[in-house]
Amino acid sequence: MKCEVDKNFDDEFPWLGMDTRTVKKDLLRHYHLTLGRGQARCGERYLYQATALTVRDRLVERWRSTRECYQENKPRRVAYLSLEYLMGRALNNAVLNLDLEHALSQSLKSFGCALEEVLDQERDAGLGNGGLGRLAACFLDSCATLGYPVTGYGIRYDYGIFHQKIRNGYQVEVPDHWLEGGTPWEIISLENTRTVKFGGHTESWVDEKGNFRVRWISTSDVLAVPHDVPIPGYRNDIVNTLRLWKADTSDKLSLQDFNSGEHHDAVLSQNMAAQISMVLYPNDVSVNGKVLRLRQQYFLSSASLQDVIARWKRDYGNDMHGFADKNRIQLNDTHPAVAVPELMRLLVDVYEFGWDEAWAITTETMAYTNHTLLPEALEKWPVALFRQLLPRLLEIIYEINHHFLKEVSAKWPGDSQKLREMSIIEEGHEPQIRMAWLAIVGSSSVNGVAALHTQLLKEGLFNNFYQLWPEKLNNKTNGVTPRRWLGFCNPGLKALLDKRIGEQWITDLKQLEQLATQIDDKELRKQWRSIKCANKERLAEMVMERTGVRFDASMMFDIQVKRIHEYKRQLLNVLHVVHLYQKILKGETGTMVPRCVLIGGKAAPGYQMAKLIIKLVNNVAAVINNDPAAKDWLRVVFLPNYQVTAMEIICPGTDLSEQISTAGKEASGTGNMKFMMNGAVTIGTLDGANIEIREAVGEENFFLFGLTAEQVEETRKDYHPSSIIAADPDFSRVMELLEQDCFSREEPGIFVSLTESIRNPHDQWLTAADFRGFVEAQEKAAQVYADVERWTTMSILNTAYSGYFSSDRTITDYANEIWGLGKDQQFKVKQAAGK
Ligand code: 26W
Repeated sequence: MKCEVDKNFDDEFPWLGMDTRTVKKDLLRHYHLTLGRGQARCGERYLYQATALTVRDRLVERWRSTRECYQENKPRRVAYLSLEYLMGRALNNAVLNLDLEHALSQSLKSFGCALEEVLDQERDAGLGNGGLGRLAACFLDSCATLGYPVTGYGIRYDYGIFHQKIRNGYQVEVPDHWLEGGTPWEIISLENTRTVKFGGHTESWVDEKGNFRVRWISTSDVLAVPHDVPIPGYRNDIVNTLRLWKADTSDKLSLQDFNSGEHHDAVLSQNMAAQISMVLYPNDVSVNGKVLRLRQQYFLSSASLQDVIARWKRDYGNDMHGFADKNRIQLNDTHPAVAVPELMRLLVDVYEFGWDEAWAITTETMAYTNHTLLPEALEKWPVALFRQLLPRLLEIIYEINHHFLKEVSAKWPGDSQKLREMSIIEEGHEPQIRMAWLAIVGSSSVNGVAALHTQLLKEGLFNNFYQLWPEKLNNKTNGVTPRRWLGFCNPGLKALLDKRIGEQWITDLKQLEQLATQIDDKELRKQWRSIKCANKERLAEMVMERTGVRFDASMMFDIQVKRIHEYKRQLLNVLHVVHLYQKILKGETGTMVPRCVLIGGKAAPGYQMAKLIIKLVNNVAAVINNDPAAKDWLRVVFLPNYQVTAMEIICPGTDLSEQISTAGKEASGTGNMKFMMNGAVTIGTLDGANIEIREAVGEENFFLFGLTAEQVEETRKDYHPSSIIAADPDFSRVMELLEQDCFSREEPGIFVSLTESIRNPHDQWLTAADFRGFVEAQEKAAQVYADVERWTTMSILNTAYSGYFSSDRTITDYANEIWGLGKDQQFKVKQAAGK
């Protein structure tokens, strides 16, 4: 779909120039007039703001024309609902997408400042925990680049994921006040404020037509105020929207209390409401029974659905019958699953639909993505909590369940076990609502995020539902955006690619395969190595700055960055490090290759084991880095405060990418894809998207080890880690060093729970089972790394075959197979003449 827009408006206000002269004039204007700065240099902070405003003006015009274009064409639209968006920085992204790099660099020269310094002023928008939040950000980028009318909905947390400090080797959480000093990337849209109800009770009545109706009354209402963030596509003049809701109380409410002399209560209620969008929950697996978390979930779901319906009414009037044809709602995990009963409530209670018709609309509209197989991550909310906080929604959930269980009974007559297993309400001492079941029952599509993950969902967790509705379950293997994760995080490689295969790869990543045809080109290989080396130096600089440890770019950079979790097995990585150290001490360095090992990631504040793993990495690092015997062979760091912006330096400078989770536990992984794109070789298990990465690049270009998901299940039944350790002298020695406090001289015994977990026959993560395989795969990696030419080939081929892992491919699949957005629903904004 093409659209010409801005006809009248453009005559009066032609789009702002993109040339250096105009850009510079705007930059000066913002610096001097908008920000009120004088001649004297006031620091990069103001320059950052002036630059951001200059770029933002140009986004805003495209934003408006995109909106008009969608409004004119009335395509089917998608609302992406997510409690998390890990956006990272916005300025660099906008500069690249609008092609303003040259103009801005030139303009900033008059301030004696480099663009990089200015870009570096921006704080990460860290409104997410890890993979799921970053995936949402990559998806928005791809939707805008592909021209799909997709709006992201989320919460504007005052505090994002905490800032991680390390004190005495321990993680300390510091609040992330990312909004301090303001952000130029949001525009408040007061006129689209929505009201979200909580508490109160329900009442039934019969309307004038004789219909049974329910109203939800005496509620405490909270306002949801939209803060809109522009999401620019890559050089296509499309700007989509991420609408983040901020919680507030209504003035009317507080004024009433105020007038009745209850000033204190008025302020209190203000606080209660504002709490909802105060802080992101920093847990990446489970949040148990926290009322505020449920309030967040409903706040997002209700405000967003009301918003979608308000737009419907503006475009199509009050008749909602065609709603399902024009809308899709994608639920990012079960976090916004309460959107299912909420849409039912709006349709039945507010728009007076009959149940069956409302249900048909709801199920046609909703789609649900599952992101994890860990049973403890499956969300459940106590029925009692729902009754108190969302009484009307509870009634609707019961009704949904009632209809659903009739379907189960019809499929499996007399099977009460099936009814118990599949019921949305888990019976028991404290009955709970199973949010995943609610999401599945209420959606027409349920997808996993990698082939293995989806297969395991079908065979295991969701098997009953798969039997009932085989066509609902589908796979959409994750991807990452090549703009951020190659285009601007690796300028050296970008330039080489542009020269070698043309510039199209950035929106058509499969084109990277052309590299494979040039694999024997000596010049290419040489440049490839020199780019990697420069990127390693850039990473080494960051490591030095943050940890004081010197990384040497001639050594192998062996990296594991991701949330700290037992299933991701950072512990296995540490065991290998200690094993290497032990060999160095014994003088067995014959087949070794000098390495720099980096581990980074945040631990959930209440997750003691994960926090202890961080302490262990730091202690092991301290011992090794201070031992002159190790210096030429091994250096180790824990990199504090791993975040999106750090990854932009890390992945281009990595040789070996550690993807070593217990098979069957990592749904997909997306860091693995970023490393691959940037020419790192993976050492990994057959888990998540690793399997597809290995298939794409070829088994000879991937260091595989470890049990398969199936073997993991088998092994668990009869697992004796202590015998495995005893039978392996290297492993025994590693455990001995740990158990004899060689890395905890100052605090003896602190690591006991870690070593015990490895020795525990019930260790879920089977760390000991994979130790030997891991060590062997590492030896193989070292051996190949020593052969520079072989390693270069592997590195180039990893980039060459990473095309499948572009989020453009993932989103195209969502669009075609879940959202029903064909090619004709992809937009190209055509600028009016004269720009
Ligand atoms: C209770 C709050 C909560 C629960 C679960 C927050 C976050 C989670 C997740 C498990 C989040 C998550 O990040 N999952 C990851 O999603 C990625 C994107 O699909 C996958 O690549 C990762 O494998 C998966 O762990």
